[in-house]
Amino acid sequence: MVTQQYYVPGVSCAHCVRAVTEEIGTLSDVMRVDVNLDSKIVTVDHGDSVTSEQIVAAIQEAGYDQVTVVR
Ligand SMILES: [Cu+2]
Repeated sequence: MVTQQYYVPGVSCAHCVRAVTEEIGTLSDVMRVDVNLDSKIVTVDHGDSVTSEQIVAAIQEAGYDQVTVVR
């Protein structure tokens, strides 16, 4: 399993959390999505088959264009 973090400055409320969580959740092999509204950090646990490019694309699909891979 891989844990990756993304900085998404556009997330600001519970609706954002739900939108990002649902969109990332459409990817197979994603175990956990956590969105921290204070730090604007999205943490994703996923299997080796999922790429950070796929996660970034999903976050952008949810409506948040600015995404930075933290680690
Ligand atoms: Cu919001």
